Amino acid sequence: MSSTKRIVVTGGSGLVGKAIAKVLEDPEYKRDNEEWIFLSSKDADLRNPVEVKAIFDKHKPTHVIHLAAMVGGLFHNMAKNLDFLRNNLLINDNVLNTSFETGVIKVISCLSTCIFPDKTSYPIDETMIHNGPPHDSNFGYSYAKRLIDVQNRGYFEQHGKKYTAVIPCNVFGPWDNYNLKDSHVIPGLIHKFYLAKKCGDVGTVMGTGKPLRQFIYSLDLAKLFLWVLRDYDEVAPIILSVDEKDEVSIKAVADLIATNLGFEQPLKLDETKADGQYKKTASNAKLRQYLPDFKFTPLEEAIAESVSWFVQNYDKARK
Ligand code: NAP
Ligand code: GFB
Repeated sequence: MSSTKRIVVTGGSGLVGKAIAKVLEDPEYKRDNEEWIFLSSKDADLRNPVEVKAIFDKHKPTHVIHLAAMVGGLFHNMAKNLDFLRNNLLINDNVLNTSFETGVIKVISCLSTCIFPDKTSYPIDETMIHNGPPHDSNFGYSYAKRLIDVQNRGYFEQHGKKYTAVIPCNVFGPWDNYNLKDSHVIPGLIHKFYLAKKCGDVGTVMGTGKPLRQFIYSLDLAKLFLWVLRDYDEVAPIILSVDEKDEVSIKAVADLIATNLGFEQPLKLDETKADGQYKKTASNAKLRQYLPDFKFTPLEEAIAESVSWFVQNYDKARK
């Protein structure tokens, strides 16, 4: 039997971290030679190198899944680009440098399909990360995330370390961040329509509803993270996204959410609000080469599960 892996998940209390913990409850995905430690900011503020070293000394990870980040939707990014840049630069350099200094064998960091060049050909693929400036709305987050890819290259070229990264499209699911101002679109609309239904208000969708997105269910992404941990051996990043054909408009996803909430009021489009990137269509061809038969949860099913999780867990959901 291969030696025990001690896997620390930074950002373990968030949307993606909670999904990994959930998937590991399934005997099909659990491994006896793996010990998992899920961290939140209460365990250590990863912007502080002293706290990072202390938590690494405590847990002595052999592997790290690095999810911790300042994360938010379009409007949070637009309002706080400098904070997104600085906080994520600090977190990422501390986690990567401490991983190297303490002999962590493998680190899997997390980029995003929203960090690619704004002016680009489609579909986007892994080779295009640095081919031009990102969309203005989230330049801070984007440059911080792009530097992870540069850092990984440095740790490989100078020290032979196999530190890599995944590039998810937009993620949603249970345990999301439902804050009405700062969240991503799906949790934001779930929360907004839930409240509107209770008060008999109309449901407001911000922007034109025309932008296109690929959405991956957090539980599917979690399964792909386990595969990357166990079987993906490249330093080069890999896009973890649903197929291009599964790209949907914001309005279509808003309608799906309203239907699942039994919300009958008409949806209002507030076109005074920003649309952000019109699209960021990503290719998952590299993933499909490795996992040609991976089955993504159909969007309708994933949205239905996410809406019912929120309704059943309203009191404890992050809002
Ligand atoms: P999330 O739900 O906002 O969770 C963020 C996590 O990071 C939480 O566990 C949080 O801890 C932790 N964290 C934040 N600041 C910290 C700090 N200073 N020190 C220690 N921990 C800190 O985020 P998510 O959606 O799961 O995202 C996980 C990863 O996926 C991120 O790297 C994100 O960039 C990436 N990603 C997300 C999406 C998406 O649509 N959600 C898309 C592409 C990529 P607390 O719980 O204590 O606050
Ligand atoms: O998930 P989201 O906020 O971020 O989606 P992005 C924004 C799109 O949804 C825009 C529309 O077209 C918004 O006009 N929208 C409609 C709403 N109603 C709402 C609402 O109530 N809340 C929100 N948030 N949007 C992010 C990046 O871009 O993608 C982040 O800024 C991150 O850095 C994330 O990487 C994955 O998909 O536009």
